Amino acid sequence: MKKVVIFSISEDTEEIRALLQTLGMEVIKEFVQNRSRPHRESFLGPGRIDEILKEMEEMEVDLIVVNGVLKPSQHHFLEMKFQMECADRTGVILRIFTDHAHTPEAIAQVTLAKLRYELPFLREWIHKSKSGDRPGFLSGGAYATDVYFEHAKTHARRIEADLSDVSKQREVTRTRRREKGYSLVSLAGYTNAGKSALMNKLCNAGVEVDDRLFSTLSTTTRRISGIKGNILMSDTVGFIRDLPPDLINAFNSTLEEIFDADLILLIFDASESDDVVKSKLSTSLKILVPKIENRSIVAIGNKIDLLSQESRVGITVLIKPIIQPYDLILISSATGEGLDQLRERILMVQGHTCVIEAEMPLTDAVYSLLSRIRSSSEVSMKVIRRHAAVIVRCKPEDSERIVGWLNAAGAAKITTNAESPEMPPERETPSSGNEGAPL
Ligand SMILES: Nc1nc2c(ncn2[C@@H]2O[C@H](COP(=O)(O)OP(=O)(O)OP(=O)(O)O)[C@@H](O)[C@H]2O)c(=O)[nH]1
Ligand SMILES: [Mg+2]
Repeated sequence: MKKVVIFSISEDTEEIRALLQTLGMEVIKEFVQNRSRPHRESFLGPGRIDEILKEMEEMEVDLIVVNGVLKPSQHHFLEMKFQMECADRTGVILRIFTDHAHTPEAIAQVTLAKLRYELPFLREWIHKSKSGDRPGFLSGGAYATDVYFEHAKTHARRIEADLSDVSKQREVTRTRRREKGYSLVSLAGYTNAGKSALMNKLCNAGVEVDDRLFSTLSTTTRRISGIKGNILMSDTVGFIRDLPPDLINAFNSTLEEIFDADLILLIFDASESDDVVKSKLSTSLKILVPKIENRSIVAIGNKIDLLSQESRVGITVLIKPIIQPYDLILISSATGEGLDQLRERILMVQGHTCVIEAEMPLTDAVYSLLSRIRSSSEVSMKVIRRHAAVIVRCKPEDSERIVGWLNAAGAAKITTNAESPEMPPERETPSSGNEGAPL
């Protein structure tokens, strides 16, 4: 088992510990130096680094893990100072991804993410290469690193092209599903929130459920069982805070499956402390909202079997303002509580073929109108200054009534697309897809 020490500028090391535990590494000591921001050169500060260096002389350590994002110059400094391999939080996450990637698409995405992550470190290494061999995984001296750098750039370009093909293929698959009358519900949320457990409960999917972080890296799509309707569900990679945009973008072909769904279920672990729930939900919303182009979201608080009645009320009060204007449903994937309400909500996506777009002033009356519409239709909303751009997806027979309400509430620029695609007959055993296999 690899022995690790953690360097951190805050006491909050719970998540990095969980990440290291997922990797099967043993944390033998944490060195915390409380600071508002990392020291420019040494992350923890030069005085503290010298103390730690002395202390570590007596210890057997294989890896230093920094609880934060390292700049290439800080990474270089720490490795040279300690003559030891050093990884930051993103590097740790990438190691987990590497261990858990088993499908060709996931392997390509992880390889691309790693190449993009390593390139700035390599550049730094080349810049300072005269000083000797790097103790870690890029060892081999200046010439070898230079060659690797060129090779890495070419390799990254090739994978980008392959993944762009996968992305196009997935889009074709999604369009074909829609043409056949299938709706797609996707599961999004922080890693370990219970997405796969919910998928198994609703679809008998047999997806891996585990207390480790990032158990799921690739996409599984299955039909939701036990409800009338052609509704598919996709489970895929979870979110985590502070991931560099480049790394998230490497997973685009997978994430598009979430972003392009008819309904997105944003799962969170309702049994965690208030602060953790808030921060994980905010991270998830920050990743989701810019990408979803007004698609509908419902927030799903999972693991309520671990909560008292009182805490359930508390979590509702805490969460409502954060997820506004989206709905909240509390469930337990373990006991099945709340799943009937969730199924009812999911069923609403079927048959909502009419799309109404409108611009609304943001008043209390409009908020209550939107929640009235939401009881029978999908509503999504983007706030632009004091106005809301609203999209309603509803059954064609409801459209006239809803347009009337919107007009009465002072909506402007109302447009309606009332096409109703022909629905295919329901199939008992539809093909189900894994890794974007065509449905
Ligand atoms: N008590 C309780 N535990 C749950 C519930 N749902 C999931 N879990 C547990 O939470 C852990 C994570 O569940 P997963 O379904 O693997 O979570 P995930 O969101 O798919 O996680 P990643 O794929 O790693 O991103 C597992 O240990 C599950 O057994 C629930 O409703 N109640
Ligand atoms: Mg999972």
